[in-house]
Amino acid sequence: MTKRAINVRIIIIGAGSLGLMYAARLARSGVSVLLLTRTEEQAESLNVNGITLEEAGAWLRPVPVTAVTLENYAASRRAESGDWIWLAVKQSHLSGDFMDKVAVISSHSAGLLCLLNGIGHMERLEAVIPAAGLYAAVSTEGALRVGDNSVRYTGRGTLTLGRWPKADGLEDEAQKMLARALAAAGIDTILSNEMDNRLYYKLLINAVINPLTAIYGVTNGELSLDPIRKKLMAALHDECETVLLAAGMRPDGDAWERLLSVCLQTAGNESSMLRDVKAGRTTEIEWINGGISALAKRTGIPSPLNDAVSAIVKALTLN
Ligand code: KPL
Repeated sequence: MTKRAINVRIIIIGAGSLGLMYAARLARSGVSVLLLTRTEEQAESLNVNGITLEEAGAWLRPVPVTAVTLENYAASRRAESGDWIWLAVKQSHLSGDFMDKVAVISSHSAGLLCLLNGIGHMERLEAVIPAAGLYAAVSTEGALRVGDNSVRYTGRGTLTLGRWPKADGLEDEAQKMLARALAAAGIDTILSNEMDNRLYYKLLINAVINPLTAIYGVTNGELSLDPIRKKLMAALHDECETVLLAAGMRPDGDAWERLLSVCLQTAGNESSMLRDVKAGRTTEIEWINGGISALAKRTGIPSPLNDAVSAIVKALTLN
C-alpha cells in the first residue's frame, strides 16, 4: 500500500524530551518536521544523526530530521500557512525576547500549539500571539531525553488540544490536517473545546507527581507504589483539587484515579522536575505548585502543602 502524503509541516520549538519524542514519531510516519533548538551543537547533532527513539525497550533505527537554532530561524525565515508550530519548552524559557521571536515566526502559520506544563503561560502568550492561531495542549505521554538526539518513549498517553481562548466548533481545516498527521503517526489525540479545564486537570497531575518525585528522588511509578508516599500524594492531591475547584475547574469525580493511572502509564519516567533538580536547572515549581498557591490566595483557601513543597523544591535547586 502506498503511503498518502501528509501536507503539513510541524515546526517544533524545543528539542527536549517531548519535542524529540513527538518529532521522531511524526517524522518516521512521513510528516515533515523541523526542530528549532537552543544550541548549534544540538541542531548539528540532529542533522547529522537524526533522532534515535527507544520504544518498548528497543532502540529503533535513527529517524532523519532537520534542525536549526531558533535564533537563526527567526533571523531569516517565517513559518508558512500550512505549518504548525509546537511550543515544547519550559515555562522558564518564556522571556519577552523569546515570545517576540515566537510571535514573529508563527505570524502566518496554521497555528501555535503550546505544550507547556503549569498555568499562566496561555495568558502570557495570548498577549503577544494573534488569538485566532493559538492552541493549548496537554500531553500525558512519557518521554525521557537521553542525549542531544536520543529519547526514550516511557509511556503511552494522549495528546489533548484545542483553541485558546475557547471557540465554537471543534474542528477547522487546519486542525483536521493536524489531526490526520497525528493519526498517521499513531499519536492518540483528543480535540477539546474546554482547554481551560484540561489545563487544570493536567496541573493537578503535575502538582502532585512533579514535586514529590523531585523531593523523594523516585520515578513516577515508584512514587505511587509506596504506601507512605501515596498518603502524601493523596493529601497534596486533595488540597490541589479543592483550590482548583474553587478557581473554576469542573469536577469529574475521577481525578485521583487519573493521577494514579498516569503514574502507572509513565512508571519508568523521571518527572521533568526530578530531572531538572538532578541537573541543577531551574524547575517549573513557580508555575505548578506556585500557581496553585497563587490561586489559593485569590480564592481565600489555605494551601500549606503546596507552599511547603514549593519551598522544599526551591531549596533543592536554590532557584
Ligand atoms: O508531565 C509530566 C512531567 O514529568 O512533567 C508527567 C505527566 C508527570 C510525566 O512525567
